[in-house]
Amino acid sequence: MNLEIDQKRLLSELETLATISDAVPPAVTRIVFTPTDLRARAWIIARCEEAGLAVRQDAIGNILARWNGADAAAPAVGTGSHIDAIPNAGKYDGVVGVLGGLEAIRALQRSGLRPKNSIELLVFATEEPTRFGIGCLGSRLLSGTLSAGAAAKLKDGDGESVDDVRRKAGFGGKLEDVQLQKGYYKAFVELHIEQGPLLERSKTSLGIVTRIAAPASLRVSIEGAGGHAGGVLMPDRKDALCAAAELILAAEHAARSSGAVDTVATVGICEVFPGAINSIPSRVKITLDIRDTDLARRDSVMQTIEQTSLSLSQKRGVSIQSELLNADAPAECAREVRAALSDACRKRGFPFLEMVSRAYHDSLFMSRIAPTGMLFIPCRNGYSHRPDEYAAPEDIARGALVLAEALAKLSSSSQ
Ligand code: HGY
Ligand code: MN
Ligand code: MN
Repeated sequence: MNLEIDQKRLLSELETLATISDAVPPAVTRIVFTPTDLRARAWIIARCEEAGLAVRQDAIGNILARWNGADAAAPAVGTGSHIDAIPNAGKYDGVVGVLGGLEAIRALQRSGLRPKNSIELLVFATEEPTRFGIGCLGSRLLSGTLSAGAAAKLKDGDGESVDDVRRKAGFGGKLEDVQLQKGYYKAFVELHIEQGPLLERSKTSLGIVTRIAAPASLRVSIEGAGGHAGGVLMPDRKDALCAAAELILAAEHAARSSGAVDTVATVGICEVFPGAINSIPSRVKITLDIRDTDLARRDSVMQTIEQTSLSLSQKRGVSIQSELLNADAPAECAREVRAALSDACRKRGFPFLEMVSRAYHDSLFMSRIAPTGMLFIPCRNGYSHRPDEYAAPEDIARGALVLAEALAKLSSSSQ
C-alpha cells in the first residue's frame, strides 16, 4: 500500500486553523459556539467537503464527515477529536487528531484503498469544560452518557443554557437525536498529543494508550463572614479564604498520599469575594478537578474532600456547599484497536510506548459505545493548555501515518 502523508499540507492547515482564534498568537483560544468557533467549524467543513466527505452536524454541533465505504450498511470506523481550545491554550490539543484524521483519510484515498466500512471523521462539540463547566458534551451525548435533558439545562458563565446558546449558534434540532444507535461504530481511534512528558523523556515518538483516567470535577462555594480587616479580631473571624486554603491543601495532600502517582488533584479556579485588600473574604468559589486511573483511589480523594469540608465548617463556622459536575469511570482501550495501532507501528518500524492517558478525551465516552483506542505523539516538555504547546512536524505526520494504517486495517480495506 503506497500510503503517504502530505506533511506540508497538514502543517499548513494546522497553522491556518491556529489563526482562527480569540487570542494573540502563539496562544489559541476557541470557545465553543463563539463566532470564532463557528468560523473554525466552517473552515474544517470546507476541508472535509474538498475531500469528498459527506458532512453533517448534529444538534449539539458535533461534525461527522463520512468517507463512504463499499458496504454503506456496515458499522463505520470513526476517528477525530476536538477543535475547541481553553483560554490561552496551544494550537495542537485536539487539532492534531482532527487534521491528522482528515489527512489520514485523504492519504488512504490517494493510495487507492477502498474501505469496506465507511470511515468517519468526528469533530466533537465542546470537549473542553470552559463554557459549560463539564467537558466532552458532544461525546457524552453521542454515547448516551449524559441525557439530553441534563445537557440542555447546563449553563455558561452568563447564565445562558446550552439549549439557548446552541440555538443562537444555529444548531436546532433535538438533543435527544444526537445519541448514536448501538453498533453505529465498529471502532473508534483518536490521535492526540500526549499532554505529558513521558514520550519525550523516553525518546519514543508514539504512544498507544491502554487506559484513560477517570475524571471528576466539582464546584465548591464557601460562605463565611466578611468584615473590616482591622476591626475584626482573629478569634471572631469566619474567613472564607482561609477555609478554602485548608480545603485546597487537604485535596493536594490526599492526592499526594494516595499511594499512586496516577492520583491528581487541581484547583484551577478560585474566586474571592469581595476581593478588597482590607476586607475579610466572605465568599470563595473554587473548582476541584480530581483524576486517577483507579476509580476507588479517585473516589477516596473525593471522600476526603467531603469529610474535610464537614470538619472545616464546624471548626471555622463557615458553610461549604459542593456541586458535583461530573464523576466518570475510567476507560480500558480495546484490544483490537490497540492491536491495529501496534501492528501499524511494527509494519513501519516505529517504536512505541504503551501508556495511560491522564488527560481525559472524547475517547473516554466513545469507549462506552465502540471498541476505542488512542494514539499519542510527543509534545515538547509535556506542555499543553499553554501557548508554548508544541508538537514536531515529523511527529504529527508519523502519527497521521500510523492512524491511516490502523484505519485501513479496521475498515477491512481492500486494494
Ligand atoms: O482536561 C482534560 O483532560 C482535557 O484536556 N480537556
Ligand atoms: Mn484540552
Ligand atoms: Mn484534547
